[in-house]
Amino acid sequence: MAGAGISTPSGIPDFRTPGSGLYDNLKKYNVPYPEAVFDIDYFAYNPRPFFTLAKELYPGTYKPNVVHYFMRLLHEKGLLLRCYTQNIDGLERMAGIPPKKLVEAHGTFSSASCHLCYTPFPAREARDCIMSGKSPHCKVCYGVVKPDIVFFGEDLPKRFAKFSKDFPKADLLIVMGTSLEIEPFADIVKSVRPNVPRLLINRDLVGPFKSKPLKSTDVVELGELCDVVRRFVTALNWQDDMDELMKSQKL
Ligand code: CNA
Repeated sequence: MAGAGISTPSGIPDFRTPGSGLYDNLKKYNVPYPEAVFDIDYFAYNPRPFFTLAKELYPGTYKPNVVHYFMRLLHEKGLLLRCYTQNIDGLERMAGIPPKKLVEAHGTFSSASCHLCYTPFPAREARDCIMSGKSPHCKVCYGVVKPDIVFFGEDLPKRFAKFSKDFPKADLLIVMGTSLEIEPFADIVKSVRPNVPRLLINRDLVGPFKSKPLKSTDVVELGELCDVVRRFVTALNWQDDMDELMKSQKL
């Protein structure tokens, strides 16, 4: 399970890190409250704040980092059952994790649709429009089109339901770079079998990892994700594989 913290080393701010997080830097979006940027009712009233943010987040500007490539290595080694991510930056795809191994629980910029009648709209056209400071409009009802990013108040993609089959199969759950604040994503952390180890790699304690005492099968590695992941890669003796993978991606 991954969140915005896996992409901060790529230069994309998360939501809640004090100082650098989006919630502390919302002046330029001109919104009355932070969540308004991703609120579907606010979007219907004024889509500009989201489009301003979307211009920054559209895949292409940022590159995956060692944490994304660690997940790719897990896949290459046949160890990745699925990556459930809340991120909308597309860096998991860019790191080469195949779409069938991914659940982009909060949606993706790779498709777009009308926020009113849900008619699909060409993603490329939506991107060009938003990048040039215009709002894309539905060809059926003239509603404003948005990339298929899940807003507060919207359903998660159907694919998210896969968790109910995946999680009971897992032998290990790794949770990285998330505050586990947003439901229903946060809740699926409970869906592994009771004795399956859960590993949190994060700057701070979150969700069930805050419990005192910690559940005996839960493990916490607090720190900078890139540092912790690099240590893991060394401990696993995967250094050469990681170097080769990152070199092949011309990083
Ligand atoms: P969040 O609530 O901002 O939490 C991020 C967590 O990661 C916090 O606990 C941080 O302490 C931790 N963290 C940040 N950077 C690091 C680091 N370098 N090393 C270790 N820990 C770190 O973000 P969540 O993902 O939990 O919240 C869910 C929202 C954020 C989703 O709806 C996303 O769509 C949304 N979001 C996504 C992106 C993106 O796609 N990159 C960026 C900003 C927000």
